[in-house]
Amino acid sequence: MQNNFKRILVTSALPYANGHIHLGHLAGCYIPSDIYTRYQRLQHRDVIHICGSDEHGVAITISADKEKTSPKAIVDKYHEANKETFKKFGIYFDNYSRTSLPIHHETAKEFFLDLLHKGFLLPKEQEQFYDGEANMFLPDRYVEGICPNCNYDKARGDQCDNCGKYYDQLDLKEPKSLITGKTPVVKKTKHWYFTLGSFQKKLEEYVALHSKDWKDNVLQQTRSWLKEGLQDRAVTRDLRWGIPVPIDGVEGKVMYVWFDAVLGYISSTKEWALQQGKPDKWKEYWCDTTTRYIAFLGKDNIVFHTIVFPAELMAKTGYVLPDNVPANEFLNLEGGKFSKSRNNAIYVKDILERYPVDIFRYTLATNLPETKDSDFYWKDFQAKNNNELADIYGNFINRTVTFVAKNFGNKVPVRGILNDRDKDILAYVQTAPQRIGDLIEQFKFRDATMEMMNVARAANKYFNDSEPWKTFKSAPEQCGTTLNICLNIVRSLAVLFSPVVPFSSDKIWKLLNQSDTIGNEPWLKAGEPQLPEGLALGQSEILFTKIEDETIEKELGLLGVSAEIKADEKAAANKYIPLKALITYDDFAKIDFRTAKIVEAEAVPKSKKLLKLQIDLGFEKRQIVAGIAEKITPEQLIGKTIIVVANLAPAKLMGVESNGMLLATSADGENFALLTSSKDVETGIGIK
Ligand code: B3M
Ligand code: ZN
Repeated sequence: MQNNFKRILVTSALPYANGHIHLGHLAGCYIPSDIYTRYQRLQHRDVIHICGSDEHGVAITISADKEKTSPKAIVDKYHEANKETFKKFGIYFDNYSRTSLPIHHETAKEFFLDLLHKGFLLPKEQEQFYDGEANMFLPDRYVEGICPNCNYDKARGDQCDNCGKYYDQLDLKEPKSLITGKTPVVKKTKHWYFTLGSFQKKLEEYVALHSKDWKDNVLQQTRSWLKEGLQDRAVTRDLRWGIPVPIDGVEGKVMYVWFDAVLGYISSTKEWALQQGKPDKWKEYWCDTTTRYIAFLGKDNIVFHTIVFPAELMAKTGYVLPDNVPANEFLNLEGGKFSKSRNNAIYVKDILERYPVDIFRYTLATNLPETKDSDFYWKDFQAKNNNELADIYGNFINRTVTFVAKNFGNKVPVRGILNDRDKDILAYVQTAPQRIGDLIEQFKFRDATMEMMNVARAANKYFNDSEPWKTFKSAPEQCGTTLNICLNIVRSLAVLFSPVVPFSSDKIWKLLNQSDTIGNEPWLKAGEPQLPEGLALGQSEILFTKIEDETIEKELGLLGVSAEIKADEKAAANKYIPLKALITYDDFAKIDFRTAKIVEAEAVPKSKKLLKLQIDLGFEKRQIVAGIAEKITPEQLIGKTIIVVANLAPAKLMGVESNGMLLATSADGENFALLTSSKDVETGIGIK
């Protein structure tokens, strides 16, 4: 960190208060920002971590419609729930505010009016869809129709989920209002446009200043917007939910959610300052050039923080701009996308009761989507817990404290003369805070976490190589020295690991009978031995227990089935196997499906399940083996035109060669069926 900064302001993206926090959110934004701020605190720097709920916008009103309640009820519910979840997960914010508070409305109004008076907000008439029956203009997400680009029939007002194209609402074909289902009319409406274009040059300069320190993904997205040329953007909407446009005579219009949401960081800091009894203290963080401002967020929010928000701040003048925006990519789940609509998500509130939080914090930290999307796999979670947290870190602590309890009366042994091995490990641990700190300063949280585990790994090796179980008899003084060093490393590890696994570190701290809180430790001294000889230790406990295979199987079974669906729905849903991970079209296109006619069919000797079929593919004849003997007889098969996978690698089943696979439902009884052609077509025809 450049040392001319006096304080650090850290913000984390304000999650919409219309849904629960899931692992994707944590990996994208909050684990990194929490590690970063915990570390900065241990460096005894002046740092605050600011967040809150984003409570405006169409996302909220649509959720309210869906849950058949009011926007207010929605934001109240999810604000409280998410605040609680963050707390339990150990994501520490100095303030977690909400954008529906008066302090935020006031802040946003102040910005809006200031920009208006300076001529940065200009009114323009535009045509928009209007639902005559609902008596309202339709925001983009309230219209659906046929995509003007690819003809997808469920395209949204401004963007097509199928081809990804952005377009003008009015270009949508056969538009329907999602409120009444009626065809909307086109009506004129007035909106205020933020003259983003007038900040093009200043923004280019700002981004150029950071060409070395911003991450590639952040620079790329930002530069591509700048390259296209910045357009003026409407920052008002015809909606009732939000911050009313503060202009006399204007009614039924609110500020566009992104205009006000980013200002939520400022209002949340103001609220924090009030709580501190120093109402003006927020200005130190926002209006003083000796502040370093770091904005954490996920990749879908990048340009709002590198272009739109900085432009708002430049327009207002007197505010610091983000010094870095270390945005992460996405975390996928078991190879597919996190998606609440398809129930393919792991909600933090659900797992809090099932596992110690630190396992998730560690697993996610070692697997953050820092440079590209990454995947959360339950198997990986189990492996990281069992092989790293339990077998390396936990094991080192456990063997050290049980040895001391058993052989040294549970007191820190005396440290005698150091041999080379002792000196080496002490030197290695001593330099660890600098190594790990450098990585955190560069926002390389994965590497930093792995480096923490490397220290534990080295400590384990030191324990092994020192063989205290032997020296206890042959050289008791040396044994005491080994254990003294090991206990001191346990202390070092507790501090070094605490930004990632704070709950476990607190436990170790208690075990070591440390009076001050771990948070007051000076980071750079964390590698130094500090335990007084003779100090009595507390009661030890196992820090990380292993996770069994069955537990993981259960989790996998739950996926694809929302944790929130009611018990009876769940019972009904159980007959369906969970959805497999998403594949791309390219994955699908690799499979060569063909029509084929069954010419012969017979049982495979000594097998209850297998049938041997000769099939005609038109251009060649082949033998395939299928496990359907209990479900259908050879006679029923002959002459049928079926569907086969023609490019499956050959295999032998009970010694019989099979060159392809027929398709059938995977079910038994009445639900068993062969996939056949609905009419007689030639054999060997491709299928797509
Ligand atoms: N609420 C989008 C999101 O939750 C938005 C972020 C606002 S940051 C000021 O992904
Ligand atoms: Zn499309």
